[in-house]
Amino acid sequence: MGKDIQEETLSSIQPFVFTKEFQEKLNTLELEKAVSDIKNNGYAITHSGENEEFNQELRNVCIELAKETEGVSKGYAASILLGRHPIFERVVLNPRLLAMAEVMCGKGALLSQIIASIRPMGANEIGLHADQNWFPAPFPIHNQLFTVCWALDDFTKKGGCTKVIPGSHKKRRHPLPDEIVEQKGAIPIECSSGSLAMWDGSVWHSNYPRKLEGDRVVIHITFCRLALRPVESYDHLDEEWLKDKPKELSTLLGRDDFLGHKDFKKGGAGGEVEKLVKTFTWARS
Ligand SMILES: O=C(O)CCC(=O)C(=O)O
Ligand SMILES: [Fe+2]
Repeated sequence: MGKDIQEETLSSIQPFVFTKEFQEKLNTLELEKAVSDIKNNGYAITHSGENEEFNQELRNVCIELAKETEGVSKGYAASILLGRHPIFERVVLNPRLLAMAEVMCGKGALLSQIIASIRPMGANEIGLHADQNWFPAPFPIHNQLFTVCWALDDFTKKGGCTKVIPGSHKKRRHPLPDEIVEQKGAIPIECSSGSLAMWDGSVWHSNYPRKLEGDRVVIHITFCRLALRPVESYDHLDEEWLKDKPKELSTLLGRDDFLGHKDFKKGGAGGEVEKLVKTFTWARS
């Protein structure tokens, strides 16, 4: 029995086991340290390889697009970025980013989110969490979500960079309320503009309040495993079709939760906090 289970498990490629070709690719991209850091500590830093001019343009585009957001996130968030400006194709096709997405979410990983955040002086901390917020614990050993923050300003503690609890991904669960307050072992992820700060979907992280003048601009790029989709697409069944039908039908089609949202004017989660909380609650039930 034990042997059968082992064989079955081995028919899936286990985390951080790579083919010779893929390992060579990681070596060529100088990602060996990033891979070992994310495996051992749950987070890693590398450089995008893009120059300062590109980063500056990217930063300006994010600031411009955030003006198109409506409501509470106007000027602070720009969501659903791919397709809104050609520069984001170069972002999501960045070779280091794509190779790390394969390491963390397997071949055929999907782009789940690409959203810019703009944090002014005085911006508060977001709160400790694992990005696999819409997964029940214990988290599987295969990582499900992978987030990369493309820093467009230097990441410093005073500047409100991300904070992380190294090794917390090994707990494979969400932080409890007292752990969220205590944040034991949290450290800043400090790096220069143009860096890619990235983490495992299980690692506990937050950010520091911003105490510097000016804005911290970051693009948050999240990938997920390809399996996180229904087999059939019902996108063609629109609001008109759902009109006057039982509520359960729209829930079955995923229209009552936050995932798969289409309206960039809402600026991501900030514009729909209630729906987001419901999504996390349902997903963990
Ligand atoms: O803003 C940050 O520094 C981190 C935000 C965050 O939690 C994320 O991108 O997953
Ligand atoms: Fe996060």
